[in-house]
Amino acid sequence: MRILFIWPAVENAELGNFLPLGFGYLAANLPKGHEVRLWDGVLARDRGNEAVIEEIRRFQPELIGLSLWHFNMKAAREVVRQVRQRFPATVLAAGGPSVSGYGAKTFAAADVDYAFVGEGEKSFGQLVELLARGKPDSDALRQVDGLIRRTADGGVACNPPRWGSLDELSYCDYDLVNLNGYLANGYRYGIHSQAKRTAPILTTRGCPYGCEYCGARHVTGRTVRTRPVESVAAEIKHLHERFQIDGFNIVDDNFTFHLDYAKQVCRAIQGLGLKGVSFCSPNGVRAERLDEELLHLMKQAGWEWLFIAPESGSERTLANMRKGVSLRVVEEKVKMIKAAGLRVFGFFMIGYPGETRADIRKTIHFACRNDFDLAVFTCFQPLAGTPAYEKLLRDGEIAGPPEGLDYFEVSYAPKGFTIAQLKLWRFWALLSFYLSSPGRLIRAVTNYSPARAFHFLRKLL
Ligand code: B12
Repeated sequence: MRILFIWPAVENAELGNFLPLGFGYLAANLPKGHEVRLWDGVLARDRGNEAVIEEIRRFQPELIGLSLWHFNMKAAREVVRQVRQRFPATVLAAGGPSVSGYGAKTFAAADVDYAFVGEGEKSFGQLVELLARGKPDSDALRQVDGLIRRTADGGVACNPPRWGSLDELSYCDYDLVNLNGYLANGYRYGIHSQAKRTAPILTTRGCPYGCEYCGARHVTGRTVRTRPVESVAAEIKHLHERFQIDGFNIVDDNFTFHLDYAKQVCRAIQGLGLKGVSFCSPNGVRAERLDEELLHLMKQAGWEWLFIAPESGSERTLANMRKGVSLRVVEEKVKMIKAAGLRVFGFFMIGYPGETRADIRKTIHFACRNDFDLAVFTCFQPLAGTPAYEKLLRDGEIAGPPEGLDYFEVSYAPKGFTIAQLKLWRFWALLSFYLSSPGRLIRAVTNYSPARAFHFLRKLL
């Protein structure tokens, strides 16, 4: 089959730190014999969808696949509308974090033929094989894990997703996602003091924690599964040799969940003997899933920074979030990380439902008084499908999920705050943190490129 993946163009989309990895994984794991292309509207800086329509005319795909995230929902809906109008015979499928969050409600958000909850490598391949043989019947479709489809009686059928072993998973097809194109256009993620060319890798999938603001468990399930260490090492070698990558970002939800596994990965990295490379885990790791041995191994393997996400300095807010983290443990681990010779970055969130000014003050105080080298304060966003979102919807506090937002936009303020006030609190938090020590301020200035700093400041107020 001819399959076209479409990554829709998004207004003000950042090329800076994001790659459409999902398509690279889907393509790498498809059964042989299908022709796959990716139309990347973000990389093409395509604004009007004319170029993607032209690509569809040229390539004549039988199947189009879209990846839906809340930040690209509006743009994706517009692509779907235009495809439906001009190419009515083309089958449309969607997957991605927003589909995993919306579940059965996906069709109300995007008018596609098929949608996929959870990981798509195996199930998308199954659908492709079925479509290649003609119009699939419902018995066959019932066998496809995580598939959502319309039924003859006008209803919606959802197959439960399955989160299988990662042993046979091929890693991302970085050629398909045009890693070189991204690098040439300023892609750079994580904090690396020397590295010039960075790339994301995944070593584990899954998250067992119950944080009520997060949608990750719908995408990758609750069990942390690990990739074979040899496969991770082969991917690192491939990225280094083929794309001259010298900064590697492990973008797992829980890289250090299985401490022994993380240690094995660090030893395997050292075993590769690559010169001048660094590693980072910029999505953060759980503070309590760290020990001294692991920190030393990370340092030896090329980590310079450790990112952790206490999220709040208020025990009350942490309990509301069901974060399951103790501030005392965070304090200890910050010291342990520093003692291992690594710098610490803290992620904090303000404006969680139920928060008061006193809670926000506690968060600012916690960030300032512990030895974080850098920190960022973002505002809570109610992501579709998360328990926090469902509660707000039930209570009538929100009408639907935010769409088209990136990190810095604010769509929700807890009772007692306006959005403008919450933004001021965020500004105050950043100011308090960065003015609390000259080292923090200098590090902030030296770590961010002027373009990134400008983007950040522009969005701040
Ligand atoms: C790493 C990561 C990032 C990295 C980027 C990684 C990258 N791809 O370059 C960074 C930190 C930059 C990032 C940014 C953001 N992220 Co993020 N991120 C993640 C994380 C941890 C993994 C994502 C990833 O790359 N996975 C690897 C690839 C292979 O998986 P995937 O893209 O999901 O694709 C798989 C399936 O979804 C499915 N699939 C996807 N597309 C399609 C299409 C078809 C046709 C099919 C069949 C299947 C399919 O199959 C794929 C293979 O299994 C997830 C949590 C999680 N466990 O999913 C959060 C997560 C996806 N992020 C999330 C969010 C909210 C964001 C931000 C919007 C943050 C914000 N609030 O502003 C930004 C968006 C950036 C922007 N452009 O503005 C939410 C998504 C919620 C939503 N409904 O959109 C998640 C779920 C975390 C959470 N807080 O709940 N993120």
